[in-house]
Formats: sequence, C-alpha cells, structure tokens
Amino acid sequence: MTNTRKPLELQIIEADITHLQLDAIVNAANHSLLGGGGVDGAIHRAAGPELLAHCKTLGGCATGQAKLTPGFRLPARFIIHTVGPVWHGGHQQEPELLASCYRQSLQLAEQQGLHSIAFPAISCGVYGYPLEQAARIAVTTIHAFSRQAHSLRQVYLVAFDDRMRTLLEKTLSEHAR
Ligand code: AR6
Repeated sequence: MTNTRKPLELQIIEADITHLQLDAIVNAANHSLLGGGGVDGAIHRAAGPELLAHCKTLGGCATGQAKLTPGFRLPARFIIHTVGPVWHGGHQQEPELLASCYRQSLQLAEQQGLHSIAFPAISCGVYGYPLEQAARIAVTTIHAFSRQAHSLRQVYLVAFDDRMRTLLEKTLSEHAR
C-alpha cells in the first residue's frame, strides 16, 4: 500500500505571532503562566482577560513542558504555552529543555488533531539563549518530530525581526543539505 500522507512542512516567516490565523500558536511563557513581557505579554493582550482567568486554573508549567488553552480573542484556535530554559551558559540542560519545549508542544498539537502551529523563538528574548544554537535546536527537533506527525501539516517558525528570520532561514537551508 502506498503512503499518501503529506509530509510536514516547516516554513520560516517574519510576523507578529498574535496575528496568525492557525490552529495553534505557541507562547514562550514563564512558570506561572500568568503573563509577562515579550511574546507572552503580546499574546495575553491580544487574547484578552479570559486567557489570564483560564491560566489561573492550570497550576503553572515546568520548564520544557507545555499546556494548552483556547485562543480566546486571537485568530488562532489554541495557544500552547511552553516554558523555555533561561540560558545559564549551556551546562544546566538548556539544550534538552529547549528541545523538549518544541517536542511537547508538537505532541500536544498532535493529540488535538491540529494541522498548523507557529512557534516564536522560544528563550531567545529575555531568557538569553544564544540565537544560533536555539535556531538549530528548533529546526532539528521539528524535523525529528515530523516522522511521527499524523495530523500536523504546517509548522511555522516565526521571527519577529529581520535578523532572526535570516538566521532561521540559514539554519533551515543548512539542515536541508
Ligand atoms: N510575535 C512573534 N515573536 C515575538 C513577539 C510577537 N508578537 N514578541 C516578541 N517576540 P521573549 P523568552 C520574539 O522574551 O526569551 C516573558 O516575560 C522575541 O523577539 O518573549 O522565552 C515570559 O513571561 C524573541 O525572539 O521570550 C517569560 O518570563 C522571542 O519572541 C520570558 O519572557 C522570545 O522572546 C520568556 O523569555
């Protein structure tokens, strides 16, 4: 029997993640899940106060784990909140924890039967992860996951500026070689 399942496609885009009309967007949250700055603040502002009320019932989230909420006022149907590692120099399991954020988020999306998901550059803002290393982990983890993807068709890595977009594109093309 031939396998007609379409492969998972990974694309780099430069955008405000809160504007994306997809099945899920990922939030680079903190342990409390009660909001913060950066992309977390933008998502809470755009989703509305219902998101904070809902997050208060979730009991927080550990580093490397992920939790799902509705998108509320966002164009995206769901938000997957994940907590990236703070960069401490690379010897406190930062690479494993960052990879886990991507994997756990993709697994949650699969469990919900979602087709499309967008990630911001987790840990690449105030958490201080070196951008090139973080980009490589994002691309390799998503690629490794694609073998077990059933419902997911489209994964977007969202850059918020030109520098991150260029870096992600370079990382993706190097990985493809
Ligand atoms: N759309 C897409 N990407 C964005 C957006 C946006 N609207 N806004 C920022 N970015 P950060 P972290 C990019 O600091 O490093 C929060 O306070 C940004 O340019 O948001 O994981 C949480 O509550 C950067 O590349 O997340 C935590 O306490 C990337 O998103 C803490 O920050 C991540 O930057 C998490 O830190």
